[in-house]
Amino acid sequence: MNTILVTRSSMPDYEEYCEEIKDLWESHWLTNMGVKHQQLQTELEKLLDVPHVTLYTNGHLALENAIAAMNLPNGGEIITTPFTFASTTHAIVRNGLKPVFCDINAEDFTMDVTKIESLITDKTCAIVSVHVYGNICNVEEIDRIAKKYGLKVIYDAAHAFGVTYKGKSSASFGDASMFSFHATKVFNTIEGGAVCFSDDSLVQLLNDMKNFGIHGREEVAFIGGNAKMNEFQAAMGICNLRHLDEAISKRKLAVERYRSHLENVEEIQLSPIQKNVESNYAYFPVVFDEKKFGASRNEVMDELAENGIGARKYFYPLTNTFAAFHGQYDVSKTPVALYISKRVLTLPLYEDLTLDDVDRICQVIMKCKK
Ligand code: T4K
Repeated sequence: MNTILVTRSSMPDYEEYCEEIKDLWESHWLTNMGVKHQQLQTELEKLLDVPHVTLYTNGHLALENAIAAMNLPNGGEIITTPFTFASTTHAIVRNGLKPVFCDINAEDFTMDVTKIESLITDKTCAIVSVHVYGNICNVEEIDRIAKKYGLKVIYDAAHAFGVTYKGKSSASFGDASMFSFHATKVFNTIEGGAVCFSDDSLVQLLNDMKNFGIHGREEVAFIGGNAKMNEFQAAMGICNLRHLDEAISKRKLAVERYRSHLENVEEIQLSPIQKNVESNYAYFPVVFDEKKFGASRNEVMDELAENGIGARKYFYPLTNTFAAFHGQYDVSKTPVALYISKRVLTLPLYEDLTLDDVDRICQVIMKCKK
């Protein structure tokens, strides 16, 4: 019995990567925005159809920098959701800002836009919303509210690389969008990330931010950190980009197979096929309500584990319950997020997952049904 993990990094052929990094042995130029970094940046601007892409060593620092670049008032409030990876909330708090948690909607698990306005105070300065699992937020409504109240909008698009909505790239919404190119993502640079934006005035700022605030040879304009993507990461990205369409097509086949088994099982909830969205098939979350399915999420997860299948609870626990925040947030204010986080399980999904594997996973799941 082969072990199946929740995901498995997409990788180019060994020879292809070696060929791509060969010239680094000639140049000895390994980091600090070298030629690979610049090439990948240009390729991504074209692919994502966005005026500017700034590359980072990981998605989290990309998000931290994107928020910092908005020049928000210290202690300002940011409306966000707790149904996400630690990174989203941490990026807000580490910028000296206060997360105000908005609930998610029960259909696609993105921010419930009907709840945003009731959370706005005179301290609210931005919205950080998550295209969770690659599901696109209600960008029109978020845009309307942001304009009405003069708020910045930053999208955590870690899961939404290559997704389009009404033919528009997921990179094009809000004031900035962050992508993660972590090993576990649809497109990876080993570790890596990017900020995408259209405001020309942010180009220099974001470039300086990831390089200690160094502005030109002899000027350090502010106290920046170090978050540059190195040349080996960029080389991996250049290779993986060549195979992206194929990787997404294979994921699509696996998702269709999952759906063929699970779509008509009324006792469970799948993530919807969103209207006007071209998906990247990043994750396959399933909601198991014990009262309907007869087995709890944890029981299904344990049964899968017994069969060598590693499903994961993305995202449990909610970020507003983290011990790190010492009970500052009232989780009862995000009841839908709480309900979903206690019941959701993301099933294995990656480009090399075979259809036989999917059949096996679904058989184990259906055996749990009572
Ligand atoms: N915002 C959101 C909404 C995010 O989901 C994330 C990251 C971020 C921001 C921050 O972006 P980054 O700074 O990470 O670029 C993983 C990832 O580390 C993390 O990137 C991701 N979200 C999160 C949802 O999942 P873990 O702790 O669950 O990963 P781990 O090590 O358990 O790996 C999961 C599976 O992936 C393994 O069972 C096997 C496979 N795998 C893992 C690694 C590390 C590989 O095939 N290759 C690998 O190199 O966090």
